[in-house]
Amino acid sequence: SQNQELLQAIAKAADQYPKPPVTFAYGTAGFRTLGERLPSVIFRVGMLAVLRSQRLNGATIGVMVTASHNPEPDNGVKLVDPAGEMLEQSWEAHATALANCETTQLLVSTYEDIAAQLRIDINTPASVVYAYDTRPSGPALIQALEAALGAFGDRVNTVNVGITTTPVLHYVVKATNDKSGTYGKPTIEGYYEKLATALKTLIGNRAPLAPLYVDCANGVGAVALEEFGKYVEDIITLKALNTDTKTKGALNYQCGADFVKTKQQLPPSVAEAGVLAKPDTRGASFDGDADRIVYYYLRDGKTFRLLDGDKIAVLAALFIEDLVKRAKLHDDIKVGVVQTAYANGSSTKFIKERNIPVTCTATGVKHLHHAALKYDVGVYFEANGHGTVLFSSGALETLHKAKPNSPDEVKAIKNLLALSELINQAVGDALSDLLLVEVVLAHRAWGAAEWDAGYEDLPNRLVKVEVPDRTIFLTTDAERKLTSPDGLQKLIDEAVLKVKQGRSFVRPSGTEDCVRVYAEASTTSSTDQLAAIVTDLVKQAAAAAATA
Ligand code: G16
Repeated sequence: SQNQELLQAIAKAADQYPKPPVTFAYGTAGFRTLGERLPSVIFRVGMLAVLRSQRLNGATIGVMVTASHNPEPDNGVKLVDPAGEMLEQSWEAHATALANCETTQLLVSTYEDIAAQLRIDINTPASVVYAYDTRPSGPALIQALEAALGAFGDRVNTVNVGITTTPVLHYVVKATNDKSGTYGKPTIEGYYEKLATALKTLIGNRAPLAPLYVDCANGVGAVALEEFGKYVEDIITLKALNTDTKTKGALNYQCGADFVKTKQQLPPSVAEAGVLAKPDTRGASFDGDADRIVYYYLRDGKTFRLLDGDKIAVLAALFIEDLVKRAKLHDDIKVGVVQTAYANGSSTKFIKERNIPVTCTATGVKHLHHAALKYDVGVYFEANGHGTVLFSSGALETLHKAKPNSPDEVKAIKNLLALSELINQAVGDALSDLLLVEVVLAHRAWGAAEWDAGYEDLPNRLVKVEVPDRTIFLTTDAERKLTSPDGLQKLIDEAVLKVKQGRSFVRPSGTEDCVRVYAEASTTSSTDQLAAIVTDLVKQAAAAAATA
């Protein structure tokens, strides 16, 4: 029968991609591990992408092959749902189940089980678009994906978007599925055009903006920045740094958003280039797949000052709130902010003092995104620079239907609508967020120092702790408290109480094999002390569990 034929084709193709002796899990951002371990996983994710599309009546699903901020030998894969969002969480278990089947036979029967359970006819049409970043392991993994998709023959319509950033792929998925035809062309160029048009509206006839130095982490962001820069060169000059996507080992090495945020310093290459020494010069760092961004500048030409995701969230939320007030729509459009436990305590306090509600979620864009959807305008950012601003359909309708009574109201409404075009509505994008920051600064006539002046970060530390088994660390309360190992949280609480304005939490990473310790307090030395004590507690608990 047709089914048997298809199952045989899948089995034959799958035999080329045997599973290595590794247990895989769909984590914070899909599967992530050494690239060489991933071909079988990618193959199986391809099978799941087809199922997901079939389950959603042929809607287009995205597959992105990237490991973002992780070291170059790593790679990863994640699925993108039709609206450009991360894969619905209930499906992560299916992904994990398929990835861990030891044999082809088991794979095929598990696949059949999932299809039966979800009432999917495996012969119905499906549609999948995919892309990958500049990692050396990318092409081989794309071959594995294509082998899986190929097994379905003409049941599946595929589009290879090629080497591009994660947010571009999310955009292409959303635009492909947009039946109204108003969201934009479902291509890389379509995205750039959309951003450039919105930027032009928002900048109006202001003078060109100051040039911006952008550290591209030697990743795919360099490709995007070069292409996109041409669309907006009459408005802003984007000066790309760390654009070497060819030299082995360069990706994310001593550069990029993760390096800057974790080390709280300039990438050495940017420091050496000396480009930030001139007063009022801003720099920014993308991560390896250009879906996060942090800003920085040198205060008085000397002192490194970080403007991270929290600072971007505050900048964006207050600006949008002001526009909503100027549009006289503050009774109808409520702005809210979503953060994680990593948000600096000062930022949360600052936002709350301005009567803007704040929600805290677990780490991972998928969690923040869902929480942000609950606001009319939801501003969500992780401190590490992942984030975006979501305009609900209700808020957009209010804006479109508003009856402004003054030129100022007209302008505010126009600007809010343009912001909803400028800001990626599918997922956070370093490029789109960069333009958002530049627009706000231009409107406020601010430099980095004025932006920075809003609140002072509490000193903070982020420590990676390698442990024998990170799965023993379980959390609750948006990852702010541990429920396991037994007794550890109590010891952390005691350590925190001894420190002024102290806060600390521990969670297992979902993208790397480590446990993360976060600490903040009123002074640098007490922060370092707290981080060191909690790190020791973690190591002791992990060692005790390993020998038990
Ligand atoms: C991914 C996720 C982010 C998360 C980061 C670190 O970022 O998309 O939401 O903050 O990993 O996660 P964890 O602490 O669990 O390792 P990226 O930039 O690597 O895609």
